Amino acid sequence: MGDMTIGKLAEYGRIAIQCHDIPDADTIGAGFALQRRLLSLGAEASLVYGGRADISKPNLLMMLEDLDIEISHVASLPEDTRLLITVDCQRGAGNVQHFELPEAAEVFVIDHHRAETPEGANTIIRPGLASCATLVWSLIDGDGFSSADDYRVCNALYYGLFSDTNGLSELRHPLDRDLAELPCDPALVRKLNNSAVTLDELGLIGDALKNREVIGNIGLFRAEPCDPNLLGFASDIAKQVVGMDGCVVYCAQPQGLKLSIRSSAREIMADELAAFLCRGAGSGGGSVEKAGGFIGFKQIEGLHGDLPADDFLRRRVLDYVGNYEHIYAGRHSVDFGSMPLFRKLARPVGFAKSADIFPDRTKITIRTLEGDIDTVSGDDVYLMVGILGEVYPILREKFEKSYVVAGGGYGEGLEYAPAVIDRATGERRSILPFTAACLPQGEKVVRAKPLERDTKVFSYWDMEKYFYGGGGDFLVANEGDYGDCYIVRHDIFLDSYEAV
Ligand SMILES: [Mn+2]
Repeated sequence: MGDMTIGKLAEYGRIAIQCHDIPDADTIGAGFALQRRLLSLGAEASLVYGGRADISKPNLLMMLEDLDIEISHVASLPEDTRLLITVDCQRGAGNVQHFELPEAAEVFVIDHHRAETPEGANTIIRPGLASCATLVWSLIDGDGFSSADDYRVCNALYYGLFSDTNGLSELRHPLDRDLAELPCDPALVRKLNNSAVTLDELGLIGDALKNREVIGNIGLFRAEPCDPNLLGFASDIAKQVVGMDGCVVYCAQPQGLKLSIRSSAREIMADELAAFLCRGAGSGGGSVEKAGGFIGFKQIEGLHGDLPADDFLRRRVLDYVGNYEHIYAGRHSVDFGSMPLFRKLARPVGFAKSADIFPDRTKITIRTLEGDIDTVSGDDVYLMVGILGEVYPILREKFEKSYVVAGGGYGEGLEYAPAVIDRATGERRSILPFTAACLPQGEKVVRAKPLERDTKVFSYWDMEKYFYGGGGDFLVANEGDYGDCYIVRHDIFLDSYEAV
C-alpha cells in the first residue's frame, strides 16, 4: 500500500509539504523524509510552514543545519502547487495555518493525531503511532528507496520519533520500535537532545515555576509569553513535585492561552484533563501522561463576557477537581446487585499455535501493540490475536478451557499485522497466516446501568489508567465479582451486550 500511495502522490508533480505551525522535530523530520522520497520519484516538493513564529529552538536550528534540511516560513503557497500535503497535522485544524489553495490544487493529510477533520480518501491518519516520522517511514521505504541508507532521512526520522516519545521512552506501536532500531548517528542525536533551551529561556522557566497555585491535586503555573515548547519543558519539571497528581503550565499567546499538561499519578490522565479544560473554548488532547491544549480568547468571551482568561482557566481547574465521582475497584459502595443483568455477545477473536510459526523451543519475541514479550515457542504456547491486532500468549490448557475453534482465518484488514521474531537470528514472521478464528466459551454476565454523572473508575486490571465516562455511558461489573468494575462507552455497550 505504501508504494502505491507515495507513487500516486508523486504524480502530482508540484507538491508543497506543510508542517504544523511552531514546527517541532517530528513534523520537520517526517516532512523532510517525505520530501526526499517524492524528489526521488521525480516530483518537485518543497517543505513549508506558516503561523506567526519562525523556528527558533536551538536544537531545531541545529537539526536543519546538520541534516541540510531546507524549510521555508511562507505567507502563501507557491502558485503552481498541485498538491498540498500536511504532515503531523490536519488541514483545517487549529495548529496549522490555513493557506489559500491555488486553483485545482488538492489536499492530502498524513498525521498520527486523532482525526479532527473528517477522514476520507485523501487522509492517512494513524493515532496508534507515537510519531508522524513512524507513519512516513512506513510509507516511503521500498522500490529502490531505503531510509536506513540515507543518512539525512534516517536521522531526521529517528530524531522526529525520539523527540515525540520523550527520548524513545514512550514508544507505543510495534512500528515505532522498528523505527527506533534504524541506524542513527548517536553523536548527532545526543547533541540535538542537549540543545533544547537558551540561557534566557531557562530563566523564564524558573520564573514560571515560582508563579503558581495548587488547586486540589493540580498545580497551575503561569509563564510569561514564550515559545510553547518551553511550556512542556517546565511541566516536565513541575510534574515531579510531591503531593500533586498533575500540573498545568500555561502562557498567553496573541489569540489565547497555550497549555502544557502532565500527569504524575493514576488519578489524573493528562489527555482527559486537557479535553476537560478546553471543552467548548478550544481544543486539548494528547496521551495519558502528557497533553497540550489551547483556549481561545474569543471563545472565552463568547462563554463568559469579559472574564479574564487566567480566571477562566482557574475556574475550569476548580470544576475539574470538584467534578468527578471516583470508584476504586474492590473498595467502593456501589450497589451493583440491584442493577439489571446483561449478557456479553460472543465475538470471534484469533489464535495461532506458536510451534506452527517457529520450531519447538525457539526463543521468540512477540511484538505486540502493548510492548515486546519474550517467550519460547512450543506445543503448549498459543498466541491470541484481538480485534485491534493486539497479541498475548496463552497456555494451551487455558485456551482449550476458554475458547472453541470457530473455523476460518482471522485478522484480515487489521491496522498492524503482528509479528514474531526469532531472537537468535532476528528473523521476523507474521502471525496472521497462522491465525484461525475462535469464539469465547461460556457466558459472560454483567450488571450494568447508565451513569448519571461524570465518573472515574479505577479498575483491577489496568493499574496505570482509569476508565471515565459521563451521562449515558455504562458502569459495568462482572456478576460474581462486583469488585471487578469498569466503564463502557454508550455505543460500544449497546453493541456488545444484550439484556438478560
Ligand atoms: Mn508528532
